[in-house]
Amino acid sequence: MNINWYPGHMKKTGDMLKDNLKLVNIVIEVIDARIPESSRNPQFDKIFKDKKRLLVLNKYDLADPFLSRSWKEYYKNIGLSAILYNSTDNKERKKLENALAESSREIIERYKKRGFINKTIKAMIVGIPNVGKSTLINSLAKRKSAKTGNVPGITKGKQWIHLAGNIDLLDTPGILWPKFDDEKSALNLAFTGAIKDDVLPLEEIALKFVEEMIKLNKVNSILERYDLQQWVKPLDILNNIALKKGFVFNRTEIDYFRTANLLLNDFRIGKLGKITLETPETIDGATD
Ligand SMILES: Nc1nc2c(ncn2[C@@H]2O[C@H](COP(=O)(O)OP(=O)(O)OP(=O)(O)O)[C@@H](O)[C@H]2O)c(=O)[nH]1
Ligand SMILES: [Mg+2]
Repeated sequence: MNINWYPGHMKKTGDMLKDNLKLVNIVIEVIDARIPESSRNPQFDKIFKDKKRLLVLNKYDLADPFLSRSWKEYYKNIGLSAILYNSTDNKERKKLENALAESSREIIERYKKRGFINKTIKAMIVGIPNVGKSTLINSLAKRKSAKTGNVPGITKGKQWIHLAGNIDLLDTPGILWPKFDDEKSALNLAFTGAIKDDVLPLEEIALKFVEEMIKLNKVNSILERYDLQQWVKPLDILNNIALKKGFVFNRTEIDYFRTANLLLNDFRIGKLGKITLETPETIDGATD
């Protein structure tokens, strides 16, 4: 796949993250609980190596609960504090507040020793596009301060948001990285909506998605959702969805674009169930 997923503004954002690093005490790295490793920017380990970091596995409500717990354990074992989070559910807020307080404790102690009381803690929110960074900020702020939307590239520039309790949060635009080493990560990012759909061959992506669901033993979630029965090849599934929905031109020609949109969108908003596309074992296996 030849995709231009790294437009110029992403390089600019990367430079901006580095410039703002000295202004913040904590980096909150937001990743997608359905694709934890594919959604982690490999450049961040290096850029943020000297900062206190908190990893948030967001959209946890859309991910497989069992695998999410394995992922949390996996990150703990490699020394990263991680929480499972759903930014759209206000009842979850306390979990993030507690994790943030825990991450801030040492920093506050250090300030106190130097005589600073009630100094504002500054946290920068970073992550790939569409992972829920702005929604997470709004959940902490208890108001709609940052613009959100279910397509990548909503946040265009940085924005500071002040919270009660002496915390400032810096919202930043989502960035991907210049080169994907493996096609699997690129596909995972395309499936979940981190790459702009208009630079993607959406019909091919949808077919790859069906193949992936078959591999993961999750194809039943597609068959049930659209009430389909017989299929032999993965493409039969796309054809059958189109026929069921009437996505056909001139009575014969399948509208693959519309079908792909429907299927991927249903996955992205959780209509196919709670599905995680990668496990910690795949990562361990890859490094062996
Ligand atoms: N189900 C679910 N949806 C979420 C969650 N967090 C965010 N969303 C949705 O995901 C979409 C993207 O959210 P944003 O907060 O705009 O994402 P962002 O990371 O700021 O995106 P960019 O600014 O484009 O980089 C929106 O439709 C949100 O409602 C979550 O935890 N669960
Ligand atoms: Mg945003």
